[in-house]
Formats: sequence, C-alpha cells, structure tokens
Amino acid sequence: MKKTVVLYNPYAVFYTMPLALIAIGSYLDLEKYNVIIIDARIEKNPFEKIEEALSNNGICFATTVLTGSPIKDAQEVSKKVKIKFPNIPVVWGGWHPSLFPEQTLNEPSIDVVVKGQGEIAFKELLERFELNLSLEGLAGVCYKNSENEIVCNQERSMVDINQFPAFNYDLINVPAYMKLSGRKQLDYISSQGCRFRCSFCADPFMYKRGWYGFSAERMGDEIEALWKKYKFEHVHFQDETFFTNSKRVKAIAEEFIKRKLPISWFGTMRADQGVRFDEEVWEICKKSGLEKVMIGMEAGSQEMLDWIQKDIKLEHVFDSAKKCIKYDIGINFSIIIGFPGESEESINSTLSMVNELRKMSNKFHMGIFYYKPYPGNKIADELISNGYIFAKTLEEWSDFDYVGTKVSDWISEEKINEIENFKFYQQLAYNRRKIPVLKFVAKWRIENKKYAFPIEKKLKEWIFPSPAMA
Ligand code: B12
Ligand code: SF4
Repeated sequence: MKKTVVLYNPYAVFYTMPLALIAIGSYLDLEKYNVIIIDARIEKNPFEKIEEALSNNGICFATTVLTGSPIKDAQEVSKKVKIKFPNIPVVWGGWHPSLFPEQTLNEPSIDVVVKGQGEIAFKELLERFELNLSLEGLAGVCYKNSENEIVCNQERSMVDINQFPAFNYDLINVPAYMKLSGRKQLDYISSQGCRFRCSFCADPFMYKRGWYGFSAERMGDEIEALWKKYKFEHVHFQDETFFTNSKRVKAIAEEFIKRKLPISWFGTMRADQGVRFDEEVWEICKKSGLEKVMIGMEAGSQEMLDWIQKDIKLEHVFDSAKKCIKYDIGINFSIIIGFPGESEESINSTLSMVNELRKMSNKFHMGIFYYKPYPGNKIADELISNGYIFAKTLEEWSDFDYVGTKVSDWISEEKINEIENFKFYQQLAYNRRKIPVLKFVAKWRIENKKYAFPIEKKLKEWIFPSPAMA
C-alpha cells in the first residue's frame, strides 16, 4: 500500500505556484507514494485536508517556510499535526529553516530540517523514515536524535538541476492558481542559485554562489507540453537571476519562437547583464514574448552600491533601462533604502534616481523596501560584531516583517514619512490610468518635496486599505 506524504505551503499574500513543493514532490516515485500538496492559500480548511491525507497511511508531513508570517502558520499547523499524529515526522525545508536549522528544531513539534536544495535529501529522508532508520550521516539535514539532541549532519553539495525530472504540475490545481492570480500565468523556475555576492542577500549563503540552469531544449519541451495542457498566456520565471547566461537566454527565446508559443514572459535581470547582452539577444527575447524584467537596482549612490557589493555601476541601470525602452519592455525595479549607517544624502540620491527612471517610461515600476538585517551575509556579520541582536526564536522570527510596523532601525520617523509619501505620489504621478490633474499635483509634490496635507493619500487609504505583505 502506498505511503502518503503531505507537502504544505503556509498562508502567504500572493498566489505564485508552490514551486519548491512541486520540485521536491516531482522527484518522488509516485508508484511508491501518494504525494499531496496542500496550500493554505487555496484550501478553505487546510488542516482538515492534512488530517484526511495523513490518516491514509501517512509517512511524513513536510512544509516549506519563508521568513516572516509563514512561520506562524507553519508552526501552528506543525503543532496540530504532532498532537494528532505523534508518530509522523514533521519536516521543515526552504529558506528560513535552512538559515536557522537549530533554532527551528527548538520547536518541539519539528523533527527534521532539510537545508538548501531539497530534492535528493528529501527522497533519502523518506527512505529512512520508511525503514525506521536513524538519520545519522544523511547529508543536508539537521534532526533530533533519540536523546532529543539537535544534530546537524554534513552539508549536501548542490547538484545540477538538469538531473531532476520535469516539474509535475499535476500535483497542484493549476487553474485555481491562475484564477486567484488574475492572469493565465504559469510560474516556472529555470535555474537555481546565483553567482553574485550582494552582501544583504540570503542567496550566497543558501546556494554558496552556485548556479545551475535548465538547458534551453529541455525548457522548450517542457513549456510547450505545459502550454498544450494549460493554454497559459504568460510565463513568470521565478529565478533569482534568469539572465545569467546570454547564450542560454538566446537559445531559450529561440525555442519559444521555433515552437510558435503564443506567450509573453518575465524574468529577473541584473543591470550589468542588460548592458552586456548583444542587440541580437534583446531582439530575439522581445520577439519571443519578453514583456517585463525585474532589475535589482537597490541604491542610487555608487558608494552604497559598492558597499553592498552589488558589483554594478549606476550607468548600468540607466543603460539597461534605455535598452528596455528601445525594445518596449517593462521593468520592475527593486530598491532598498536604509542600509545600516546609510546617510540622508545617499537616501536622497536613491529617491531622485527612482524619480529619473520613473520619468523615462510608464512601463517602469518601482518597489521600494526598507533594509531589514538578516543573518547569513556580510552586513549581518558586521552588525552582530557591533552588538545588534537578531530574533532568537521561531516566534520572534514570525513577527519579522519586511514591510511591518518598525520599518527601519536606521531611518528617522520623519524620513520614513517622506519616503512613504514619495512612494505614494510617484505611483500617482506616473501610472497610466490616473486622472490628469492628480498626476500633475503628484509630480509637483515630488519635484518640490511638498507632502503637507496629503489628502489624496488619506482618501486612497480610506477607500482601499493596503494589505499586509507578509
Ligand atoms: C515565489 C517567491 C515568493 C512568493 C512565495 C510563494 C509561496 N510558495 O508561498 C511570495 C510572492 C509570497 C514571496 C514573498 C516574499 N518573498 Co519571496 N521569493 C519567491 C521566489 C522568487 C521563488 C521561490 C520559489 O518558488 N523558488 C523555487 C524553488 C524550487 O526553490 P526554493 O524555494 O529554493 O526551494 C528549494 C529549497 O529551498 C528546498 N526547499 C524549499 N522548501 C522546502 C520544503 C521541504 C519540505 C524540503 C525538504 C525542501 C524545501 O528544496 C527546493 C528545491 O531544491 C524566491 C527566489 C527564488 N528564486 O527562490 C524569493 C525569496 C524566497 N523571497 C524572499 C523574500 C525576501 C520575500 C519577501 C520578503 C519579499 C518582500 N520584500 O516582500 C516576501 C515576504 C515573504 C513572507 N514572509 O511572506 C527571499 C528569501 C526570504 C526568506 N529568507 O525567507 C528570496 C530567496 C528572494 C531573495 N533572494 O531575497 N516570495
Ligand atoms: S541580490 Fe540578486 S544578484 Fe545579488 S546575490 Fe542575491 S540573487 Fe544574486
């Protein structure tokens, strides 16, 4: 009789497909296991589904966890599972437990943490559970031994993702995600890791600056087969750095064209990559449906970019922006404000660069976030040596919110108000479908930094209160 493995995605605010769970689920033998993905964003009563699934010869409950509010949900559900099914192991994987395995295992209901890339480690873990074997020596996991001590085994090296089978989207209800996200969009991840070293980012810690990408041919085959099945109109590549390898990008675009796929697509690009790419690559990307890219601009002063080891120049950002205008491609810029010790001058440079870019195209959008320190990188190490105290428990980390109430430790309340006003008015000033007079006033406010009596803002917040992000 098949054993049941439940893979759980905690509650979150957006409806991207649960690719991590699809990845580890697709690597399991379905002749051997019932793999059931339960997503709190989709199910009305997820715990009822979990109970039902685990009652059918359950062998493991496993959940993917990002830092912030997903911890709260994952922790509550793990506790309930442990009470109802004390003999079924509870496994946590993904970004948060990979960064804090010991802290995570201090929660009594959690038995095992899988660190980093999960496919092989999870499969081997299930094999040990089935045979009731100890987890001693199983690379890439931390666990509690029979004395209830936390043991961390050796790290597991990242392997080339081309070794893994195609994502099995049958494990999820694809149309339900499309409906909730409001677009016939397929989420797909074509690479894992990142070769760069930005000193605020968790990726270098998680994947040790390794990067592997699917071959273009494989992607052509998979995306064509998925398109025939689901007839989506857009593919959203959730990669950290989709445009890492120009030859691969070109070959992928050629695959889409060769197969006449009527799709648009989105990918993450570094500003320096945009500059390095030949016109031919830009052209073919556009022709194959490239609609928008995401560029991590981060800061608008070269000094700050150097300090965070972004390894780009300010000119790269403008030059990539010009290329996108030339090929009529949109950009979502990602900006971080308030790095430790960042001067007001540096923040102002960032805001004025945001404004300059925003003026260049109404297809440019700016996501402005406040820096939140996160262990596992150079900035955090320096903060720790200067006495900064990080959250110490899962409960404390679950209150951690990148856009929460205490938005920054390094910016004054007054400056935060100014930035929030700037964020609001630049949206109003440059978004396409807005009333001309409001746009005019918003532009005037930004140029003159005049944010007194923000009635437009109050009115908007009253009519459309914004949801919490995490
Ligand atoms: C999609 C996505 C989201 C979705 C989450 C969807 C969901 N499933 O709930 C949404 C849009 C909600 C989101 C939100 C945010 N995200 Co996000 N997101 C991503 C993104 C782009 C893709 C994730 C993904 O599907 N990857 C594909 C899978 C295959 O890779 P993976 O997750 O690494 O999974 C592998 C391993 O981690 C492991 N694994 C993962 N889960 C599990 C579970 C088990 C049981 C096992 C055994 C193994 C395992 O095995 C997998 C296969 O090898 C990543 C970047 C990236 N490319 O990974 C950022 C990323 C995860 N997000 C990040 C951030 C910062 C955020 C935000 C804070 C952004 C913001 N400023 O608001 C918010 C808030 C998060 C929150 N607290 O709710 C950070 C990391 C944060 C962290 N430490 O948790 C990342 C890494 C981006 C970055 N480089 O900064 N995000
Ligand atoms: S911020 Fe982007 S480019 Fe920099 S290390 Fe992280 S994933 Fe790589």
